[in-house]
Amino acid sequence: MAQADHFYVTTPIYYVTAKPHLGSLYSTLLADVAARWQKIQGKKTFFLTGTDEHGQKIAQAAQQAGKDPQSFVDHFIPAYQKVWREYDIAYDYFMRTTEYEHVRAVQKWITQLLESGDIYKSFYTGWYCTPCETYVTEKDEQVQGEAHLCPSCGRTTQLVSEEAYFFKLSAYQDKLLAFYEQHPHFITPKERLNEVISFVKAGLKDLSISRTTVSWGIPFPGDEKHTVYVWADALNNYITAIGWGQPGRQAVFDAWWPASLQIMGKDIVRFHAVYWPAFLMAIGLPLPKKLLVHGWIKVGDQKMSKSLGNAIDPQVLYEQYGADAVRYYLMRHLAITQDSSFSVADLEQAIGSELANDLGNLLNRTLTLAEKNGMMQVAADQLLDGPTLALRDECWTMIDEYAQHMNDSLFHLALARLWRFINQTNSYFHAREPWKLAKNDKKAFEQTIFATCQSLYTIALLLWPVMPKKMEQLLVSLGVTWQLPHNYLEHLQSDRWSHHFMLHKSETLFAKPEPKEKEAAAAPAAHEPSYITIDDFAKVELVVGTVTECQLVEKSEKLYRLQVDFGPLGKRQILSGVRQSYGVDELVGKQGIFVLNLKPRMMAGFESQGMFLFAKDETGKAIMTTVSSNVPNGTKVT
Ligand code: ME8
Repeated sequence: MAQADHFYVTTPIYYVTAKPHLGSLYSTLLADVAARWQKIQGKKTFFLTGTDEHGQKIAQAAQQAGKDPQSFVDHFIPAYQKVWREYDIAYDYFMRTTEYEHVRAVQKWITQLLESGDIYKSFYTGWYCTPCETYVTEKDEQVQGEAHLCPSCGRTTQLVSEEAYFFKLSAYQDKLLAFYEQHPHFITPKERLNEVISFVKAGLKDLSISRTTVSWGIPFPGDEKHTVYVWADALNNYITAIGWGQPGRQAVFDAWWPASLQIMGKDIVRFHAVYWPAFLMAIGLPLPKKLLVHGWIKVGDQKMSKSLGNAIDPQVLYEQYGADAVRYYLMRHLAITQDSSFSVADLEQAIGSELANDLGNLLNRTLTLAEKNGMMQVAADQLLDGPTLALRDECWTMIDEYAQHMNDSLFHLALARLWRFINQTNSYFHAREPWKLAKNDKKAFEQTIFATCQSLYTIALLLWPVMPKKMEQLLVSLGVTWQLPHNYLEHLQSDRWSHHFMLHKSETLFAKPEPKEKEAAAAPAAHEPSYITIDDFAKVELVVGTVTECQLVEKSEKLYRLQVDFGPLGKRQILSGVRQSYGVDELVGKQGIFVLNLKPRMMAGFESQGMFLFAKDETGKAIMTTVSSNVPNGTKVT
């Protein structure tokens, strides 16, 4: 059983058919943040990532590239390792499933299960999806005319019949169900666990785990015609990487297994929550403590993926914005358990407003003011006044709430909570007007600088897992030496605000992104927004109007037919698809913002002569745009 102060975290191992994209970075970054979070609690961590290098998919891609599979995969590895280095992904081992130790250990796993009777030989006929490397079960089959489509990627599957070795998955159905029941927190988020339970309850068939049709794979022990099914090969990397089945490595394996956290996208949860636990049960090993299943990064409405060709290159973002800003954006603005759209505009907004303004400026103002008033040495103040005590209380409450979210791997919530505190510190700083205190109340001035430094110190330590380089830079400007191993969390939780700081002016922590003509030109590669000029914007006629009538449109479930008064510009009929969000009575009498020079178009049999503007909240509810106090109808929005 793993040692109590050990934390073992894994990412999926990626198919090496292309360079890493933002989706692969996202999973890997989650693991890095999780590991660093444990590190600042003094734990020993082992962080595993790597590449999945066997199987039909790789063999086909290699063939298309005119290469043999091994040199094809070898060629991509430096690209992965380079991106991980640039983003400060501090993995401990980079697993490649073509490495000798892994191959031998997988063969040992098979041999052991052949002996125990958990693997047996028979025949398999079924529809096989090559891009997903999986058979499509009858239940999931989607038939369109002659074609059988893969429920996961939508592509055509092939009917394959082959002699195969089977893993007795059906024998583990009850054991798996009992395990899920005893471990209700096995999967985050909970909905995913419920899906897995329903899948298992619907009945598990034995799983074909060898192929005679695929030559690029681990040779099946004792039967050279077969290779090991790529998922039986790949999943085992989580134990072979830490020494399972290898001479002399048992003690290392025992120190780390079971894994503390296994991270993956929702596309491969079934492999990790059903097959993988059953594989482990079959060799008598304990199961991982937790699976963290994240949503997809989307581009527009589509999942971003190598095969769809809409992948965003992390390298381009790194070069433009730097590692820590991108790390922060991905951790804060993609809600881990849901699908989220990536947008460069949002990324720039977050850098400008949250990193440069909220955090960077707070540090900068503090340092500048302290320097101007000859206070580069900040001594702890024991006699805190009311507002400072209140800030200190906020700080302590925040630490516990932040830690709770981080322990639950809900990093986006942790960061949102921390930012509330950053804003409280900003409010404290501004309300005290230290630039005035410096002249008339030296004591209160010093206390303000001290309290702000103490807040910044706490913020930097807690944010280190997300932005390691920038937070180390921040700590240097406070005169603090960063040193691991150290239980910084425990230190913060028992800290009585008793630090002394030696301030140093440093480079600006975060620069606001400035969209330049040249950068905008590079936009398509990084899926950046295409900027419009002020003249383009001036072409859009945005006008305030009042809704006077609202009627249902019979032919549609979504549309309302609105009559809108634009004062001197007259009345217009405007169709709006917000029936799920607003009742008929809720719009009448309201002032909103409309686009008036949109070309009229027919919608469900009615002409729409403009567009009502709405924003969608995180649940998809449309929220109408309006003006904060009434203005005459027909007023232009500029
Ligand atoms: O499935 N958004 O490899 P893979 C978020 N080799 N995450 C994404 C993503 C997106 N748009 N696209 C990919 C495999 N990912 C197998 C895994 S593990 C034993 C074997 C991430 O290269 C996400 O973690 O297709 C997803 O599960 C993984 O990449 C799939 O990577």
